Amino acid sequence: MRPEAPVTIRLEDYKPAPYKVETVYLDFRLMPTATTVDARMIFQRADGTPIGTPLVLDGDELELTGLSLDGLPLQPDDISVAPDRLEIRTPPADRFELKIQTKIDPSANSKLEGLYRSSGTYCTQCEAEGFRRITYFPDRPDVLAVYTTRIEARKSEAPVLLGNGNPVESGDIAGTDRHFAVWHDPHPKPSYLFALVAGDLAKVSDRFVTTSGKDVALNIYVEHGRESLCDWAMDSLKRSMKWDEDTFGLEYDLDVFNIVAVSDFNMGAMENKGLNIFNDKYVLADPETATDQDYANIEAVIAHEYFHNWTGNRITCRDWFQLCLKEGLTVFRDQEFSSDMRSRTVKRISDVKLLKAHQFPEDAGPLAHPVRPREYKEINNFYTATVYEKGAELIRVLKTLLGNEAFARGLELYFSRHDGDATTIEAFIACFEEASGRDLALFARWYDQAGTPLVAVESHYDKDAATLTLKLAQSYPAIKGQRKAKPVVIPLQFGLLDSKGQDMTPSQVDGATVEGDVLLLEKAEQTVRLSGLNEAPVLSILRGFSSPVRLDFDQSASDLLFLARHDSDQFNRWQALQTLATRELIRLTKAARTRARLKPDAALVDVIAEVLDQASADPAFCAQALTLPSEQDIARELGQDVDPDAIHKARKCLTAAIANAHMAQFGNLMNQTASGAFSPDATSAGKRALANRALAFYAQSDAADAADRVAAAYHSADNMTDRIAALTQLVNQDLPGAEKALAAYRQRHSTSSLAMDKWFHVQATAPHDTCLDQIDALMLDPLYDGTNPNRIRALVHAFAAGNPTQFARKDGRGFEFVADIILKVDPRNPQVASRLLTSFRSWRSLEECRAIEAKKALLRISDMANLSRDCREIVDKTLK
Ligand code: B3K
Ligand code: ZN
Repeated sequence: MRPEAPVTIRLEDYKPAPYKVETVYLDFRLMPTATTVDARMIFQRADGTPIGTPLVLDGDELELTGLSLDGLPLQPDDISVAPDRLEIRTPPADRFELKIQTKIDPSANSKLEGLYRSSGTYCTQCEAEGFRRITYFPDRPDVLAVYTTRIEARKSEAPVLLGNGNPVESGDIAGTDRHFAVWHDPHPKPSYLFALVAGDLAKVSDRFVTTSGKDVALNIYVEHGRESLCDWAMDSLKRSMKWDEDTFGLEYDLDVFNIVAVSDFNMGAMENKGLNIFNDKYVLADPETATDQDYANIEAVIAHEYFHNWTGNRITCRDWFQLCLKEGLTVFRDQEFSSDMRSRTVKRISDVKLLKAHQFPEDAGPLAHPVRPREYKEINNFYTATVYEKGAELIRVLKTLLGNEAFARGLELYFSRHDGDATTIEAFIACFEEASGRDLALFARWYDQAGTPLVAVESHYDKDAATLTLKLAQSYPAIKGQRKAKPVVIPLQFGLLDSKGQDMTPSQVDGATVEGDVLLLEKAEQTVRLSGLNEAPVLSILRGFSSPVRLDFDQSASDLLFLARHDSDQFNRWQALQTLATRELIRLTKAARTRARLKPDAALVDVIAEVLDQASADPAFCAQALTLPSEQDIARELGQDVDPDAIHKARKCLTAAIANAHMAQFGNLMNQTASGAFSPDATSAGKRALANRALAFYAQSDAADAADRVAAAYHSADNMTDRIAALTQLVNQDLPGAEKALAAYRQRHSTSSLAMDKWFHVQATAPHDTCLDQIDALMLDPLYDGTNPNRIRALVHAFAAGNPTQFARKDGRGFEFVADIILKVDPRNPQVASRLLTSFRSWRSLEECRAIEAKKALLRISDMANLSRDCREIVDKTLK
C-alpha cells in the first residue's frame, strides 16, 4: 500500500499566523537516547484571529510527555495529539503560557535534522523545518520570538554547552555529574535559527571590535587535535566582519560569535543566530590537506553565514517561498566579498561557470522552478542553484539596472525599514523602486518565471549611414505547467571595438534605453540603431555576464578571436575563447559520432600560444583561459541526443592537439608553481592553478616523459593543491604511476577524512570502463562510511554528477548503481538521497538507448513504497 501522496504547499494560500509567540524558554536535559525538552512559551492571539480559534502546532516524530496551559493540565478532550501535530482546541482569549515536554532520541536521528549527534557531539539543524523535531511549535519563519535556552548535560560527555545569543549563566548541578549553561538571545528570531551544541570540543578564540566599539568574542569549536586547522576560517571571519561594516555599514549585534565544525552535516553550513554550525569541510584547512579551492570555499562560506546575520536573521523571510530573499542576496554579498579579496574577473568567471554548470541544466529540465517558486511538497528540495545562484544574479541585474548609487540607497532603505521583519520579495523590490524612482515591474517578473531566457542577436553595419543595427529578441523556453512567460528587463552591458581594439562610443542610440555601457532589452523584440560609428565595430555583448541569459549570436570566428585578443572587458575575452572552444567541441563531437577522423581547428590550437605568452602577467586568468569547456558544458549546449562517449572523445582529441602543439611551454610552465612557503592568497593560488593546468595538458601530450614527470610532480608536491592535481592526471589518463600514487596517498592521508574524500572523488570521476568495479571496492574500504554525507557526496554524487561516460553507460549499470544507493540512503537520510536523485535531471537529453536505461532506474525508485517526501517529489517531477 502506498502512503498518502504528499501535500502541495502553495504561495497563494499564505495566511499570517493566527497566534504569535513572544518568548520561548527551552530547557534541555541531554541524554544520548532519551533527551527531554521542556518548552515554556508565551502565546498571544494575533489581531484579526477570532477568539477560540484552535492553536495548531507542528511536530515531527515527537513524543509528548507533558503539557499544561497557564499552569493547569489539559484534558484529553481539549487537545488532539499526534507525532506531527498538537492542537489545543480552545485556547484562552489573549495571552497564555503553554508548557510542553517532549522526549527525543538524538542518537537515533539519522536524518540530521532537529537534534542529532555527530561523532558524539549533540548538535542541531533546524532550517527549514527541523525545530518541530525538538518540540511542538508554529514552525514557520514569520513567527518571531525571543529565546532563552538552558542546556544540561553530563560534564564528561559535554563539557562545552552552546546556545544562541549571549551566555548568561552556567554551573554545576550539585551532587551530580551534570552541569548546565543558560543562553539568551535578545533578537527575536524564527525557530529555524534556533541552535544548540553540546560536546567535548576544543576552542580557538579571537576578538573583533566593531566600528561602534563593541568587543565581540569569536570562537571556533572543533574536535580536539584540529585547532591548528582553524586559522584560515578565523581570518576569513574577521575579514568578513570588517568588510560588511566597510561596504554596507552593517555591524555585529551580540557579545559572542560562535562557529562549530561537525563532521556529519547535510549541507555546507547554517547561519543560526550567534551560533553558526558548519560542515567541517568549510572550516578546517592546512596546506597539507586543503586545496586552494578549499581555502576559497571556506572564505566564501564563512562570509556567507556571517552575512546572513543581517540578510536572513535580522531580516528574515515571511514564508519559504521567499527563500531567495535571504539566499540570493547573501550569495550576492559573499560573491562581492570574494571579488574584493581576490581577482574580480576570475571570481566572476568561476561564478558564471558554476551558474551554467548547475543552474542552467536545472532551469532546462524537469526540476525547473522560478527563483521564487509558487509551490512545493518538500521545502528542502528548494535549496537549489536557482534560488541561490540565479537569485544572486538577479541582485546583480538590479544593481546593473539602477547603478551603484541607487542600488546602495535601496539596500540602505531595506535594512532600515525591514530590520526585525519577516518579509517578501515585493517589499524588497519596493525599497529599490522608492530609492531610485524607477518602476521595477519588468524586473520583478524575473522572480516568477522559470527557464533561462534566450537572447537572439543579429547585427548589421551600414557604412554609408555609419550605423550599427542590432536586432534583439528575448524568449523563454516553454515550461510545462507555467503560463507563457512575459518579457523581462535584460541589462546588456556592451562595447564596440574599433579595428585597433579600442572602445568606440556611438553618438546616438535609438530603439533602446542606454545608460553608460548598459543597453536595456525590455521587449520581446527590439531594433536598436547605434550611429556615429565610422568604421565597422566588433560587438562585445553581455560583458561581465550582465544577465543570466543564453545568447544566440552567430558571431564570426574572426570576431571572436579579435575579442579574445583585445576586448577591454576581461570576462568577455575569456568568454570569446570559450565560445570558440565550445563550437569546435560540438563540431568534433558530431564528427566523433560518424566515426570520422577528428581534426581539430588549427586557428583555435594556435591562439593558445598567445594565451601562454601572457601567462606570467595574470596566471589566474590564464589558467581559466586554458580550461576547455567541460564534458557537461558540451552536453548542455547540445541539449538533446547527447552521447557522452562522443563528447569525451572530442574533448580528449582537442586537448591532445593543444598539448602537443605547445608541449614545450606546458613542460616549462608546469614547474613554475608558487615558490617559498605555502600561502593561500589569490596570487599564489593563481600561480599554482596555472602550473597545474599546464601539468594537465602535458599529461595528455605525447611527450615521452609525460607519465614520469606527472608522477614526479605527485611525489614532490608539498601541498594538497599540487598533489591532487597530479593524482587526478595520473588516474584520469591511466598513467603508469597511478596505482603507486593512490596507495601513497591513502597511506599519507588515512587520518584525515576530508583529504580521503578527495581520494574517493578522484577515483569516482575517472572516465574508465572499470570505474564502477573500482567504486564497489572503495565502498568496502574501512575509510569509507556510507552513512556520512560528505563520504556519500565524495564517492556517489561525484560519480553521478562528474563522470558522464560512466554514469550514463549504455548498459545502464551507472544508473542502476546510483539508484541502489538512493534507495539505501533514503530511509536514513532523505535530504541526501533526494540531492543524489537530482543527478538524473538531464536524462531526457541523452541519446535514446541511454535515456531508456535512466528511465528504468527512475521507475524502480518511483515504484518503491514508503519513499520519503523528498525523493517522491523529485522522482515524480523527473519522470513527468
Ligand atoms: N541556510 C542554510 C541552508 C539550509 C538548508 C536546509 N535544508 C545554509 C545557507 O544557505 O547559508
Ligand atoms: Zn545561505
